[in-house]
Amino acid sequence: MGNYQLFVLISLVLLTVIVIAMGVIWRKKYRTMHGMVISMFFGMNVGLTVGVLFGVTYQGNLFYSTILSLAIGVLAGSICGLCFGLLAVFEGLMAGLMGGMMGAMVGEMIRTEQSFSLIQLFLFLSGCTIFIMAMLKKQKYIQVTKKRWLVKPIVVSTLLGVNIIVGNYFAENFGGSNEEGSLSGHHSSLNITSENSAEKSEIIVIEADEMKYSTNEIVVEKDSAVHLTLINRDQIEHDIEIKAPVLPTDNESKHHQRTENNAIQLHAAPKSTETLTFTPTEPGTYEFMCIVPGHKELGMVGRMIVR
Ligand SMILES: [Cu+2]
Repeated sequence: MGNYQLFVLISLVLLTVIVIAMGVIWRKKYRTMHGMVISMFFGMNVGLTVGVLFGVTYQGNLFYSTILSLAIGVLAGSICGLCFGLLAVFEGLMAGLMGGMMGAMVGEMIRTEQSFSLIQLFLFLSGCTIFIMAMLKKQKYIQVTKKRWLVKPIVVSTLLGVNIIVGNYFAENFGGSNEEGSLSGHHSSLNITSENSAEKSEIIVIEADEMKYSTNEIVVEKDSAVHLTLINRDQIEHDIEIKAPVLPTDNESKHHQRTENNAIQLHAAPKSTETLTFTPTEPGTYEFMCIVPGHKELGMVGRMIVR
């Protein structure tokens, strides 16, 4: 578990403590309906936050991430509801269940970089429960009559703002030195151009893991040798086939690795690494894919841009 996941989970635990404290202290000021709205809002947003987080962390294992986020959503929603009575518990429970399930599905489908803004949004909305509780506490909550009320939102907003900034900080430092199993692992692509040698060449590394390539777009230069490496971290075999006009430079005579005038094929057995060198001759955009049946449909497809 990386720093960012830890940050989000700790934020949610702290928030739950605050919400429960506010609920217990102001319990008498809320009517049943208010309690239902609060626990629904809280349960749903906590569910969505952890759902996206776990969905993206455990990509490829939707069942696990769904059960995990669903459980946390249900827990958060019903604990919050406990402050306001049985109806609020039901409302919070169902909202948490729905939020967790939907969040996990979204997390499963989007890329890691895209997930941060969503997680930050839902985390922010979860924090907004405090606002809702403060607003509903007053019977005339539509009008802000006293200045005292104005000071509190500023404090709360500042705290939420700090939370967002810290979250962004962790998100930015996410791709760092995370161990295997955290979500940065299979989303990196290495693209090194060595121009000091007389002959221009490029090293491209693509990782295959859990039915995904680490990158879906590679950019190479025309008439410059490309050393393409496929690192297969999966339990099953994977390929890269690119139908593009190329000049085969050095053909490592291993079986399955082929470069012809119009196609490249790189094959890697489970838990193995294979490399192949070719030189693209025509600028354009070409599709690359895994030709193991069914893999392309599951997303093992991308494009190579020759400039
Ligand atoms: Cu494959």
